[in-house]
Amino acid sequence: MDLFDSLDDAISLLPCDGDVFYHEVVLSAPEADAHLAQLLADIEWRCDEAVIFGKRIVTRRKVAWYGDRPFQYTYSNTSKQALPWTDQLRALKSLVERETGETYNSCLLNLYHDGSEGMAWHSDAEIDLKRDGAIASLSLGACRKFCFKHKVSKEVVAVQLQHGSLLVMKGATQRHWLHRLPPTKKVHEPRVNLTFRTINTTD
Ligand code: MD6
Ligand code: FE
Repeated sequence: MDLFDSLDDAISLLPCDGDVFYHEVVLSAPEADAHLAQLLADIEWRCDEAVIFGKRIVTRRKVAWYGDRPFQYTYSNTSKQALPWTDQLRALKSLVERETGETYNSCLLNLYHDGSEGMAWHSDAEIDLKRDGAIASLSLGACRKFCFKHKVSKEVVAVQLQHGSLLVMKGATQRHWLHRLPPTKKVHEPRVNLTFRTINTTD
């Protein structure tokens, strides 16, 4: 990475109250294509479950959860146990650690089959996540719009997440901003997203 790249990378997409950095190309198109095909084939994809207002919802979007240890991860009133890293996920984790200068001990993967699937407004500030820790999100497949909304001012910031790109959220972002992947009628291809994060451990 040259000086100009690192200066570009230092500009946050958010105007205040958090830091979000977008790296448009961390994998070449052929590398990204190969990773996407392998993830679609090898990951243990499962439908996601959530309990909302006491009702159990099963999503079409699929998820998977991998980590250094069989961490229990709880969100939306459901709990999952991390699977051990595959060789491919270990390689992608190293790439993301090199790009971001941070380390991660787990990864939540999402598979959106087409633009009809998205993710609602949320922030990732569960108690078992490291406070203000970086969360790095690698995108593969269809290009999708991704939005941030400030919790108080309601200001919205949007970015297009390209095939082979990396989005990093740091600092106060989760405390002050929500984010979502809006559904769209324009996209007919799948997208896979890998969010590398740090779960608190007691040692
Ligand atoms: C997605 N991403 O890109 C959903 N969360 O499909 C997230 O919810 C996300 O991209 C925390 C940090 C980065 C992310
Ligand atoms: Fe998130």
